[in-house]
Parts: sequence; structure tokens; C-alpha cells
Amino acid sequence: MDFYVITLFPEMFESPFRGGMIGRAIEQRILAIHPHPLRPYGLGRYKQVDDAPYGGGSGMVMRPEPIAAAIDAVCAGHPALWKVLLTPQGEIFNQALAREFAAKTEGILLIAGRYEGIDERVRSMVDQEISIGDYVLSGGELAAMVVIEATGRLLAGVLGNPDSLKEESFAERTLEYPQYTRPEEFRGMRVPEILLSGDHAKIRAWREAEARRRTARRRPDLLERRKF
Ligand code: 6GU
Repeated sequence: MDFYVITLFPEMFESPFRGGMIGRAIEQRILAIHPHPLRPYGLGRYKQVDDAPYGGGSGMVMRPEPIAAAIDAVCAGHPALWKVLLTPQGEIFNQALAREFAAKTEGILLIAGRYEGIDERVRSMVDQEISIGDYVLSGGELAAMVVIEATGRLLAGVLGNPDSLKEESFAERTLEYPQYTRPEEFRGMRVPEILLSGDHAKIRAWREAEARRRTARRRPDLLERRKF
């Protein structure tokens, strides 16, 4: 699957994906990331990509023409890309959206805007607007990387053990149950006896109960959402 990214900072996309699961998927050609610099589409001698807001106010706003030209250039070779604008005003990204993105076999074009603002007319040029949460980043680059990581690991062959994906889809609706590994006792804290019992039915029941209890305490909103 191909991820194209229109960005003022294409070099940001190099090292984060070099190692780990996504790095391996890139080597195996399951996934490719194509950063596409926005700067060359800027206007005039200084390749300007932003300007002062009409109506006044502080900060700069990204002009629509460079972004439109970059989108047109990328899409000329790949007309079926799903075009996503990263913006704090977008729909909040979650695991369900990651799954939808992983099914977009024609590839995805991510457009990283800057926080201060993008000309409103850019919105008409994309298929979807996505935010990764209610906090402010100075640019959409890190958000684009989050989308690539969460989507990429769902592609067939990326994860070593596909069973862990099945467990995760349960974990989307509840938090994880508590996990332990060796040693049996660490600084006076013992592993719950039931996990050493070898009784797999009891262990499963204990884990489900713990997951539910933890979710009710920490993320009651997840349990609410299950009703819909
Ligand atoms: Cl997609 N962009 C920016 N600039 N800030 C964000 C974001 C995106 N998602 C959360 N905060």
C-alpha cells in the first residue's frame, strides 16, 4: 500500500520508519511512504506557501494554489488515491478509521497542513479531514505518521502474529487486562496466583473481568460507545 504525503518537511518522514515493524514492511514492499515536498509549488522567487489572513488577525494561512498544484501532481499518476487533510478540525482518528484506511488498496494521500490555518477552499479538494486528538500540533506531519503507523500495521503480513490483531479488536472496546511475565515476585509484588494455575478457562474469565473493571474505572466512555 502506498502512502503519499504532501509536506513542507519531507525529511521528517525518514528516520521514524527506518526500524521496527513498519521499517520491515517497507523492506518487504508491503508498504511504501512517498513524501512529496510542498515548497517547490510555492509562489514567486521565495516559493511562498502562506500569506496573511483576509479580515486580519495573527498568524499566517496556507494559500490554496501550492497545495492544489501538489495534489494535482501526485494524483496525475495515481488518480484513485484517497485524499486526507490532517487538521485539528477533522474527524478524530481511531482504530475503526485505521481499519477503513487499511482497506484503501489504491493508496492514501496525506496532506500535512500547519496549525495556524489553511485556506478554507482546500477542504473541497480532499475526501476526508482527520485529527489525531484534541491538542495542538504545529503541523500535520506527526499526525500523518500516526495514521501511517496505525494503518500500516493492519496490512496483511506486517504483524508477525495475526492472532494479536484479533485480540486487539476486542481490546478496542475494553482496555487491556493486566499482563505479567517473569519473575513471579518483583519487589514484593506477586503475580496473581490464578495466572500460575494453568486453568485456562479461569484465566480467561479473570482477564475479561479485569479488563471490564479497568475500563469502567478509567474509560467509561468506551463502554458507553458499545451500546451504539
Ligand atoms: Cl491532524 N494537525 C495539527 N496541526 N494538530 C493536531 C492534529 C492535526 N491532530 C491533533 N492535533
